[in-house]
Amino acid sequence: MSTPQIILHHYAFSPYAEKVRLVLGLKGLDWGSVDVAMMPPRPLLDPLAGGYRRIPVLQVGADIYCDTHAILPALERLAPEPSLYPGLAPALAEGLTYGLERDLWLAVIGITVHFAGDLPEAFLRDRKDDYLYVDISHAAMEPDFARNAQRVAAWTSWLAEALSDGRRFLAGDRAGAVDLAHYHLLWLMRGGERAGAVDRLLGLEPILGWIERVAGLGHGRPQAMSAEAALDAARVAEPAPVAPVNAAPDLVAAAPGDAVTVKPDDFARVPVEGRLVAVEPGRIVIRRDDPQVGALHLHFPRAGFTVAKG
Ligand SMILES: N[C@@H](CCC(=O)N[C@@H](CS)C(=O)NCC(=O)O)C(=O)O
Repeated sequence: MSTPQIILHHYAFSPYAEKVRLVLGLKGLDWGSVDVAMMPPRPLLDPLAGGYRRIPVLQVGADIYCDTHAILPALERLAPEPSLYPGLAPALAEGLTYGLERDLWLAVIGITVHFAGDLPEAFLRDRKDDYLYVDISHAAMEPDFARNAQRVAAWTSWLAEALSDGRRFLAGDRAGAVDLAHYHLLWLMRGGERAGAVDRLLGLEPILGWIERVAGLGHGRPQAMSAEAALDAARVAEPAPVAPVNAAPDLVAAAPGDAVTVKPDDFARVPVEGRLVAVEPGRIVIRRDDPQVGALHLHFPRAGFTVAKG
């Protein structure tokens, strides 16, 4: 079998990775699957992602896409059909799902922890110190359970209402990014033995058919790949050309070629260093020259990230 062009760095338990795995299913793609640890150290991913510490990361040769809001548009460009954005402009779908995920992420974790109980101590410490900056142990989350449940149930009742006319997917007959971004939050809460209790809490019975249809998109055709093979794929590739531009000079005080850092503004706020290639309306691209793998372009969405000079 030939080496797939699309490589996903992920772990099974990651809901944001599940969103991307379902995109690969929706588009019926071949892809290389590199399993990463559920928490750092990730010494074989760092040369590619430059310290960006969230999962998933998508790699296409020497182009590295950080955050699902960079990954989905990249996969759409690479394999336009079937589209991830049926019935909704791509920018609208990305904007809506960005807001949804950001608003509900901690509440969704609160519900998950309520039913799942405590995760291992080292995992909880990592998430508190270096990812969420919040203690997600059962004891710490439980006082907020009722508030979290009300917030999430308000959203699932919208979801049920949106699907109540019998449509197959949120924007009509075809599945898209909006379905996946709603689904992956439910996927986390309903995992393991939790599905029945979560379905009752959030009133999900009327939308179980939709849940099954989204799950049925599958994951495309993954092929297990070593992290070393992914590094080799980057080493032999050149980043795809991007026209140098700063389309927002009043907001980002840096010119193409300047040393910059790019940092998430919510969780895992680790700065990634590189030279600015482009700030465009929807994406930030920086170049890194890594001693192990050579030139790379790292792609980030604008939403949720800040660029600073130096
Ligand atoms: N906005 C990001 C969120 C990604 C995210 O928070 N992923 C979780 C896993 S589902 C994560 O990185 N957890 C910490 C880790 O794995 O290091 C995206 O859309 O990709």
